[in-house]
Amino acid sequence: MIPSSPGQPKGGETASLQVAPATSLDHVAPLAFTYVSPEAYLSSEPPVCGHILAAVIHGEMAAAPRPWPQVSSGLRPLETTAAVELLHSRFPPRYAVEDGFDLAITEEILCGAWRPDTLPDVPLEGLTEALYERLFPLIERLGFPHLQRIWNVVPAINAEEGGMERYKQFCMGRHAAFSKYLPDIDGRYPSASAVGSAEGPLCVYFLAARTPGTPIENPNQVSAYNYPRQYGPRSPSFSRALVRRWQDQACLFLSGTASIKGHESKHNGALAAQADETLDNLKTLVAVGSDASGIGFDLAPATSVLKAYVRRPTDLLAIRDLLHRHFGRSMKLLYLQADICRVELLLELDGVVFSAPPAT
Ligand code: 3EB
Repeated sequence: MIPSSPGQPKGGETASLQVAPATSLDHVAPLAFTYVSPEAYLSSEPPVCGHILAAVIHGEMAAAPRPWPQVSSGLRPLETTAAVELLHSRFPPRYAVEDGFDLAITEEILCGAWRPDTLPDVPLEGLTEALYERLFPLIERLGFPHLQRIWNVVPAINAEEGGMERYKQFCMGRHAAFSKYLPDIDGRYPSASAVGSAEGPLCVYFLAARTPGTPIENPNQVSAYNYPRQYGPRSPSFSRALVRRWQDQACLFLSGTASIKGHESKHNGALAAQADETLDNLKTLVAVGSDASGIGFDLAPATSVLKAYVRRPTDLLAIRDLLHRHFGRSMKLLYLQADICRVELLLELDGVVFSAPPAT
Protein backbone atom coordinates (compact mmCIF):
# COMPACT_ATOMS: atom_id res chain seq x y z
CA MET A 1 0.00 0.00 0.00
CA ILE A 2 1.36 3.37 -0.92
CA PRO A 3 1.34 5.69 2.08
CA SER A 4 -1.14 8.49 1.65
CA SER A 5 0.99 11.12 3.28
CA PRO A 6 0.84 14.62 1.86
CA GLY A 7 3.50 15.40 -0.70
CA GLN A 8 6.56 17.17 0.52
CA PRO A 9 6.82 20.62 -0.94
CA LYS A 10 10.02 20.95 -2.93
CA GLY A 11 10.44 24.50 -1.70
CA GLY A 12 9.18 26.25 1.40
CA GLU A 13 7.32 28.79 -0.72
CA THR A 14 4.60 26.30 -1.56
CA ALA A 15 3.93 25.11 1.97
CA SER A 16 0.71 27.06 2.38
CA LEU A 17 -0.75 25.34 -0.68
CA GLN A 18 -0.28 21.96 0.97
CA VAL A 19 -3.00 22.68 3.47
CA ALA A 20 -6.14 21.67 1.70
CA PRO A 21 -8.59 20.47 4.31
CA ALA A 22 -12.09 19.45 3.36
CA THR A 23 -13.77 22.51 4.78
CA SER A 24 -17.26 21.11 4.72
CA LEU A 25 -18.86 17.80 5.52
CA ASP A 26 -19.94 17.46 1.91
CA HIS A 27 -18.97 14.35 0.08
CA VAL A 28 -15.53 14.77 -1.48
CA ALA A 29 -15.49 13.20 -4.91
CA PRO A 30 -12.81 10.57 -5.55
CA LEU A 31 -11.79 12.55 -8.60
CA ALA A 32 -12.81 16.00 -9.79
CA PHE A 33 -11.88 18.48 -12.50
CA THR A 34 -12.15 22.25 -12.27
CA TYR A 35 -11.16 25.11 -14.54
CA VAL A 36 -9.66 28.11 -12.78
CA SER A 37 -8.07 31.39 -13.77
CA PRO A 38 -4.30 31.83 -13.44
CA GLU A 39 -4.97 34.37 -10.68
CA ALA A 40 -7.02 31.90 -8.66
CA TYR A 41 -4.46 29.16 -9.27
CA LEU A 42 -1.56 31.35 -8.18
CA SER A 43 -3.35 32.79 -5.16
CA SER A 44 -2.37 31.54 -1.73
CA GLU A 45 -5.61 29.59 -1.45
CA PRO A 46 -6.47 28.08 -4.78
CA PRO A 47 -9.93 26.52 -4.98
CA VAL A 48 -9.52 22.87 -4.12
CA CYS A 49 -11.96 19.95 -4.07
CA GLY A 50 -10.01 17.73 -1.74
CA HIS A 51 -6.39 17.73 -2.93
CA ILE A 52 -4.63 18.64 -6.13
CA LEU A 53 -3.33 15.81 -8.29
CA ALA A 54 -2.05 17.97 -11.12
CA ALA A 55 -2.48 21.29 -12.91
CA VAL A 56 -2.77 21.44 -16.67
CA ILE A 57 -1.84 24.88 -17.88
CA HIS A 58 -3.46 26.02 -21.10
CA GLY A 59 -2.02 29.16 -22.64
CA GLU A 60 0.67 31.55 -21.47
CA MET A 61 1.12 31.81 -17.74
CA ALA A 62 3.98 32.76 -15.47
CA ALA A 63 5.64 29.68 -14.04
CA ALA A 64 5.37 29.16 -10.31
CA PRO A 65 6.82 26.29 -8.30
CA ARG A 66 4.27 23.83 -7.01
CA PRO A 67 4.76 20.35 -5.55
CA TRP A 68 2.32 18.65 -7.90
CA PRO A 69 2.75 17.89 -11.58
CA GLN A 70 2.28 20.96 -13.75
CA VAL A 71 1.71 20.27 -17.41
CA SER A 72 1.79 22.78 -20.22
CA SER A 73 -0.68 21.54 -22.80
CA GLY A 74 0.57 23.76 -25.59
CA LEU A 75 -3.08 24.59 -26.32
CA ARG A 76 -4.47 28.11 -26.22
CA PRO A 77 -7.78 28.87 -24.49
CA LEU A 78 -10.18 30.79 -26.71
CA GLU A 79 -11.96 32.87 -24.07
CA THR A 80 -9.00 33.98 -21.95
CA THR A 81 -5.24 34.14 -22.43
CA ALA A 82 -4.70 31.31 -19.97
CA ALA A 83 -6.71 28.75 -18.02
CA VAL A 84 -5.70 26.12 -15.51
CA GLU A 85 -7.37 22.74 -15.45
CA LEU A 86 -7.06 21.21 -12.00
CA LEU A 87 -7.34 17.49 -11.35
CA HIS A 88 -8.38 16.79 -7.76
CA SER A 89 -8.42 13.68 -5.59
CA ARG A 90 -10.11 13.04 -2.28
CA PHE A 91 -6.98 11.45 -0.78
CA PRO A 92 -3.77 13.44 -0.33
CA PRO A 93 -1.24 12.49 -2.99
CA ARG A 94 2.40 11.71 -2.64
CA TYR A 95 4.29 13.54 -5.38
CA ALA A 96 7.29 12.02 -7.14
CA VAL A 97 9.37 12.14 -10.29
CA GLU A 98 10.25 8.80 -11.84
CA ASP A 99 11.42 7.67 -15.26
CA GLY A 100 10.74 11.04 -16.80
CA PHE A 101 7.22 11.41 -15.42
CA ASP A 102 5.89 13.80 -12.79
CA LEU A 103 3.59 11.75 -10.59
CA ALA A 104 0.83 12.16 -8.02
CA ILE A 105 -0.04 8.94 -6.20
CA THR A 106 -2.93 8.24 -3.83
CA GLU A 107 -4.38 5.02 -2.46
CA GLU A 108 -6.70 4.74 -5.43
CA ILE A 109 -5.25 6.70 -8.31
CA LEU A 110 -2.04 7.46 -10.17
CA CYS A 111 -1.79 10.66 -12.15
CA GLY A 112 1.26 11.28 -14.29
CA ALA A 113 2.62 13.72 -16.82
CA TRP A 114 5.58 13.22 -19.08
CA ARG A 115 8.42 15.71 -18.51
CA PRO A 116 9.36 16.68 -22.04
CA ASP A 117 13.09 16.92 -21.38
CA THR A 118 14.09 13.33 -20.88
CA LEU A 119 13.87 11.56 -24.23
CA PRO A 120 16.18 11.89 -27.22
CA ASP A 121 15.21 14.34 -29.92
CA VAL A 122 14.00 11.77 -32.44
CA PRO A 123 11.12 11.88 -34.94
CA LEU A 124 7.58 11.63 -33.59
CA GLU A 125 6.98 7.92 -34.14
CA GLY A 126 10.09 6.90 -32.22
CA LEU A 127 9.51 9.53 -29.55
CA THR A 128 5.93 8.36 -28.96
CA GLU A 129 7.03 4.74 -28.84
CA ALA A 130 9.83 5.54 -26.36
CA LEU A 131 7.47 7.55 -24.16
CA TYR A 132 4.81 4.84 -24.02
CA GLU A 133 7.45 2.15 -23.57
CA ARG A 134 8.58 3.99 -20.48
CA LEU A 135 5.04 4.52 -19.25
CA PHE A 136 3.91 0.88 -19.22
CA PRO A 137 6.63 -0.55 -16.96
CA LEU A 138 6.41 2.49 -14.69
CA ILE A 139 2.69 2.14 -13.97
CA GLU A 140 3.12 -1.62 -13.55
CA ARG A 141 5.88 -1.13 -11.02
CA LEU A 142 3.88 1.47 -9.08
CA GLY A 143 0.93 -0.91 -8.82
CA PHE A 144 -1.38 0.99 -11.16
CA PRO A 145 -1.13 -1.04 -14.38
CA HIS A 146 -4.56 -0.06 -15.72
CA LEU A 147 -4.55 3.11 -17.76
CA GLN A 148 -7.93 4.80 -17.52
CA ARG A 149 -7.57 8.04 -19.41
CA ILE A 150 -4.76 9.54 -21.50
CA TRP A 151 -4.57 13.05 -22.90
CA ASN A 152 -2.18 13.52 -25.83
CA VAL A 153 -1.32 16.84 -27.45
CA VAL A 154 0.75 16.38 -30.58
CA PRO A 155 2.49 19.42 -32.07
CA ALA A 156 1.66 19.99 -35.76
CA ILE A 157 -0.57 16.90 -35.75
CA ASN A 158 -1.75 17.38 -39.34
CA ALA A 159 1.65 18.19 -40.85
CA GLU A 160 3.20 15.78 -43.32
CA GLU A 161 6.70 14.72 -42.34
CA GLY A 162 8.77 12.27 -44.34
CA GLY A 163 5.72 11.39 -46.42
CA MET A 164 3.37 10.63 -43.55
CA GLU A 165 1.03 12.77 -41.48
CA ARG A 166 2.32 13.23 -37.96
CA TYR A 167 -0.89 11.90 -36.36
CA LYS A 168 -0.34 8.62 -38.23
CA GLN A 169 3.25 8.54 -36.99
CA PHE A 170 2.01 9.12 -33.45
CA CYS A 171 -0.47 6.25 -33.84
CA MET A 172 2.30 3.96 -35.10
CA GLY A 173 4.58 4.68 -32.16
CA ARG A 174 1.77 4.30 -29.64
CA HIS A 175 0.55 1.09 -31.29
CA ALA A 176 4.05 -0.40 -31.23
CA ALA A 177 4.35 0.23 -27.48
CA PHE A 178 0.88 -1.17 -26.72
CA SER A 179 1.66 -4.28 -28.83
CA LYS A 180 4.93 -4.84 -27.02
CA TYR A 181 3.70 -4.36 -23.46
CA LEU A 182 0.03 -5.34 -23.71
CA PRO A 183 -0.16 -7.85 -26.58
CA ASP A 184 -3.36 -9.37 -25.16
CA ILE A 185 -5.20 -6.08 -24.75
CA ASP A 186 -7.97 -7.16 -27.16
CA GLY A 187 -9.78 -3.83 -27.31
CA ARG A 188 -9.47 -2.97 -23.62
CA TYR A 189 -7.76 0.32 -24.35
CA PRO A 190 -7.94 3.36 -22.12
CA SER A 191 -10.11 6.29 -22.97
CA ALA A 192 -8.02 8.95 -24.71
CA SER A 193 -7.88 12.08 -26.75
CA ALA A 194 -5.24 13.17 -29.22
CA VAL A 195 -5.35 16.71 -30.53
CA GLY A 196 -2.83 19.06 -32.06
CA SER A 197 -0.97 22.11 -30.83
CA ALA A 198 0.67 24.72 -33.05
CA GLU A 199 4.10 24.07 -31.61
CA GLY A 200 5.90 22.88 -28.51
CA PRO A 201 6.78 19.49 -27.11
CA LEU A 202 4.58 16.41 -27.23
CA CYS A 203 2.31 16.58 -24.17
CA VAL A 204 1.05 13.38 -22.52
CA TYR A 205 -0.67 13.05 -19.17
CA PHE A 206 -2.75 10.22 -17.78
CA LEU A 207 -4.75 8.63 -14.98
CA ALA A 208 -4.19 4.99 -14.03
CA ALA A 209 -5.77 2.64 -11.50
CA ARG A 210 -5.06 -0.59 -9.67
CA THR A 211 -7.97 -2.40 -11.29
CA PRO A 212 -9.37 -2.27 -14.83
CA GLY A 213 -12.20 0.00 -15.88
CA THR A 214 -14.90 -1.00 -18.34
CA PRO A 215 -14.21 0.18 -21.89
CA ILE A 216 -17.22 1.45 -23.85
CA GLU A 217 -17.64 1.59 -27.61
CA ASN A 218 -20.15 3.50 -29.72
CA PRO A 219 -22.31 1.14 -31.82
CA ASN A 220 -22.62 3.90 -34.44
CA GLN A 221 -18.87 4.20 -34.87
CA VAL A 222 -16.28 1.66 -35.93
CA SER A 223 -13.99 1.16 -32.95
CA ALA A 224 -10.94 3.33 -33.58
CA TYR A 225 -8.64 0.35 -32.98
CA ASN A 226 -10.42 -1.32 -35.92
CA TYR A 227 -10.28 1.64 -38.32
CA PRO A 228 -9.40 0.56 -41.87
CA ARG A 229 -5.91 1.18 -43.25
CA GLN A 230 -6.88 4.36 -45.09
CA TYR A 231 -6.53 6.25 -41.80
CA GLY A 232 -2.99 5.05 -41.25
CA PRO A 233 -0.85 1.91 -41.14
CA ARG A 234 -1.59 1.44 -37.44
CA SER A 235 -4.97 2.20 -35.92
CA PRO A 236 -5.50 4.53 -32.94
CA SER A 237 -5.19 2.77 -29.58
CA PHE A 238 -8.13 4.05 -27.56
CA SER A 239 -11.65 3.17 -26.43
CA ARG A 240 -14.52 5.59 -27.03
CA ALA A 241 -15.19 5.84 -23.30
CA LEU A 242 -14.43 4.02 -20.07
CA VAL A 243 -16.42 3.49 -16.89
CA ARG A 244 -14.42 3.76 -13.70
CA ARG A 245 -15.95 2.63 -10.41
CA TRP A 246 -14.40 4.10 -7.31
CA GLN A 247 -15.53 2.76 -3.95
CA ASP A 248 -18.67 4.82 -3.68
CA GLN A 249 -18.91 6.75 -6.92
CA ALA A 250 -18.18 6.17 -10.59
CA CYS A 251 -17.21 8.22 -13.57
CA LEU A 252 -17.41 7.86 -17.30
CA PHE A 253 -14.39 9.13 -19.19
CA LEU A 254 -15.45 10.33 -22.63
CA SER A 255 -12.66 10.14 -25.20
CA GLY A 256 -12.19 12.76 -27.87
CA THR A 257 -15.45 12.64 -29.81
CA ALA A 258 -16.05 14.17 -33.21
CA SER A 259 -18.33 14.06 -36.24
CA ILE A 260 -17.55 10.48 -37.29
CA LYS A 261 -20.10 7.81 -38.17
CA GLY A 262 -18.89 4.33 -39.03
CA HIS A 263 -15.31 5.25 -39.73
CA GLU A 264 -16.05 8.26 -41.95
CA SER A 265 -16.00 11.95 -41.13
CA LYS A 266 -19.43 13.51 -41.66
CA HIS A 267 -20.55 17.01 -42.68
CA ASN A 268 -17.23 18.23 -44.03
CA GLY A 269 -17.11 21.99 -43.77
CA ALA A 270 -20.48 22.24 -41.96
CA LEU A 271 -19.82 23.35 -38.41
CA ALA A 272 -23.31 23.11 -36.90
CA ALA A 273 -23.94 19.69 -38.41
CA GLN A 274 -20.57 18.45 -37.12
CA ALA A 275 -21.46 19.73 -33.66
CA ASP A 276 -24.83 17.94 -33.74
CA GLU A 277 -23.18 14.70 -34.86
CA THR A 278 -20.58 15.04 -32.11
CA LEU A 279 -23.25 15.63 -29.47
CA ASP A 280 -25.16 12.64 -30.80
CA ASN A 281 -22.05 10.48 -30.39
CA LEU A 282 -21.51 11.76 -26.85
CA LYS A 283 -25.12 11.01 -25.91
CA THR A 284 -24.79 7.51 -27.34
CA LEU A 285 -21.66 6.91 -25.26
CA VAL A 286 -23.40 8.09 -22.11
CA ALA A 287 -26.38 5.82 -22.83
CA VAL A 288 -24.18 2.79 -23.60
CA GLY A 289 -21.99 3.50 -20.58
CA SER A 290 -25.09 3.70 -18.38
CA ASP A 291 -26.51 0.46 -19.80
CA ALA A 292 -23.24 -1.44 -19.51
CA SER A 293 -22.65 -0.40 -15.91
CA GLY A 294 -26.14 -0.04 -14.52
CA ILE A 295 -25.09 3.43 -13.40
CA GLY A 296 -27.28 6.32 -14.51
CA PHE A 297 -24.78 8.74 -16.02
CA ASP A 298 -26.26 12.11 -16.93
CA LEU A 299 -24.43 14.44 -19.30
CA ALA A 300 -25.66 17.50 -17.39
CA PRO A 301 -23.89 20.51 -15.86
CA ALA A 302 -24.11 19.25 -12.27
CA THR A 303 -22.33 15.99 -13.06
CA SER A 304 -20.12 16.75 -16.06
CA VAL A 305 -17.07 18.62 -17.21
CA LEU A 306 -16.25 19.09 -20.89
CA LYS A 307 -13.58 20.46 -23.16
CA ALA A 308 -14.24 21.75 -26.65
CA TYR A 309 -11.36 21.56 -29.09
CA VAL A 310 -12.04 24.14 -31.80
CA ARG A 311 -9.93 24.13 -34.94
CA ARG A 312 -10.75 27.65 -36.18
CA PRO A 313 -10.83 30.40 -33.54
CA THR A 314 -13.49 32.21 -35.60
CA ASP A 315 -15.87 29.31 -34.86
CA LEU A 316 -15.83 29.94 -31.11
CA LEU A 317 -18.95 32.08 -30.95
CA ALA A 318 -21.03 29.70 -33.06
CA ILE A 319 -19.89 26.65 -31.13
CA ARG A 320 -20.38 28.30 -27.76
CA ASP A 321 -23.86 29.40 -28.75
CA LEU A 322 -24.72 25.91 -29.85
CA LEU A 323 -23.35 24.27 -26.71
CA HIS A 324 -25.09 26.81 -24.48
CA ARG A 325 -28.37 26.01 -26.16
CA HIS A 326 -27.70 22.31 -25.71
CA PHE A 327 -26.37 22.18 -22.15
CA GLY A 328 -27.29 25.55 -20.66
CA ARG A 329 -24.74 28.08 -19.53
CA SER A 330 -23.67 26.35 -16.34
CA MET A 331 -21.92 23.42 -18.05
CA LYS A 332 -18.22 23.44 -17.13
CA LEU A 333 -16.74 23.89 -20.58
CA LEU A 334 -13.25 24.93 -21.58
CA TYR A 335 -12.78 26.07 -25.16
CA LEU A 336 -9.33 25.42 -26.56
CA GLN A 337 -7.90 26.10 -29.98
CA ALA A 338 -6.65 22.76 -31.25
CA ASP A 339 -6.07 20.92 -34.46
CA ILE A 340 -8.16 17.77 -34.78
CA CYS A 341 -6.54 14.61 -36.06
CA ARG A 342 -8.49 14.65 -39.34
CA VAL A 343 -8.14 17.87 -41.32
CA GLU A 344 -11.84 18.04 -42.22
CA LEU A 345 -12.98 17.94 -38.59
CA LEU A 346 -13.66 21.34 -37.01
CA LEU A 347 -14.66 20.32 -33.49
CA GLU A 348 -13.95 17.63 -30.93
CA LEU A 349 -15.44 17.29 -27.45
CA ASP A 350 -14.21 15.25 -24.52
CA GLY A 351 -15.00 15.15 -20.84
CA VAL A 352 -15.97 13.25 -17.74
CA VAL A 353 -19.44 12.42 -16.38
CA PHE A 354 -19.77 11.55 -12.68
CA SER A 355 -22.42 9.39 -11.09
CA ALA A 356 -24.50 10.96 -8.35
CA PRO A 357 -22.63 11.17 -5.03
CA PRO A 358 -23.65 8.51 -2.50
CA ALA A 359 -26.59 9.36 -0.27
CA THR A 360 -25.42 10.36 3.19
C1 3EB B 1 -11.71 9.81 -33.85
O1 3EB B 1 -12.81 9.51 -33.41
C2 3EB B 1 -11.28 11.23 -33.60
O2 3EB B 1 -5.81 8.91 -31.32
O3 3EB B 1 -6.11 8.87 -29.16
C3 3EB B 1 -10.32 10.93 -30.79
C4 3EB B 1 -9.91 10.46 -29.54
C5 3EB B 1 -9.47 10.84 -31.87
C6 3EB B 1 -8.64 9.89 -29.39
C7 3EB B 1 -6.49 9.15 -30.31
C8 3EB B 1 -8.21 10.26 -31.71
C9 3EB B 1 -7.80 9.79 -30.49
O4 3EB B 1 -10.98 9.03 -34.47
C10 3EB B 1 -9.86 11.35 -33.21
